[in-house]
Amino acid sequence: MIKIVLVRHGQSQYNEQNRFTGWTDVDLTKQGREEARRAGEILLTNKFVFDVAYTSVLKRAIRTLWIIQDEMSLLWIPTDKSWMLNERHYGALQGLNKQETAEKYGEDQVQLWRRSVSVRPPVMDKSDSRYEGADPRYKDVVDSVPVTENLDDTEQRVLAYWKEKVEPSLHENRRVLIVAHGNTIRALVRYLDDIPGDGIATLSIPTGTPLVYELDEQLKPIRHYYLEENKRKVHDAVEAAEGAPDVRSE
Ligand code: DG2
Repeated sequence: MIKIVLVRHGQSQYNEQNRFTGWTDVDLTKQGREEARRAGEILLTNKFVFDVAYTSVLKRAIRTLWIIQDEMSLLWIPTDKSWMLNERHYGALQGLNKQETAEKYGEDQVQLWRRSVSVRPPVMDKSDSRYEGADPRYKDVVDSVPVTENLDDTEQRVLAYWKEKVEPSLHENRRVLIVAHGNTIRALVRYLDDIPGDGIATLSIPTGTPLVYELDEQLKPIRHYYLEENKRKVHDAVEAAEGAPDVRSE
């Protein structure tokens, strides 16, 4: 039986501020770093080991991966970073507050932008200072830098990466860890569980919580589950340390 672990990065600064993030390269909060550490700890406790790891080119995912690798004494394993695992591009919404945007355009519209598989958020103008086209990390793929994406668009690039990089590793019996983003993981779950149409709309992925898929030889899922003893504890630990309010990403 093959196991693969998917982890959404720990809480980011924009998650904490309730802003649309997409390709904006924000870092983890203190709580996010603690979530990542706990993810590594629970993986270790449950005797998981990895031979290879995959992540995006965004620092909230990369740092989450580093923290997990450090916690598991696996900093040495090969890792591949790809823009194809970046979060879904949120177009002109990137950086805006989700609540304020809902007050302006209505809850239903914002829900469509966030959760519909086919509706795209408003396009980001290429002259916008937030547009990532001039960022050196995308210099070889400038033509692929999106101006907005729906979940179908994201799924297309994520699955191309899955087939090119992840599937061969799994077939070679490598133990694989993927640290990515809410919507790239939703896209993978939709593919693995063969969820038709908008069936994925109500599914959200929690930050810093390892999601384990057990797959058969054809890479079809047998079952999946979260390694979850950490969620409540993380929050309690951070709140106790900081006197912090209960601010979560969703
Ligand atoms: C969030 C997900 O992405 O947002 O882009 O704002 O996983 O990188 O924090 P992440 C974003 P929603 O799809 O839940 O609005």
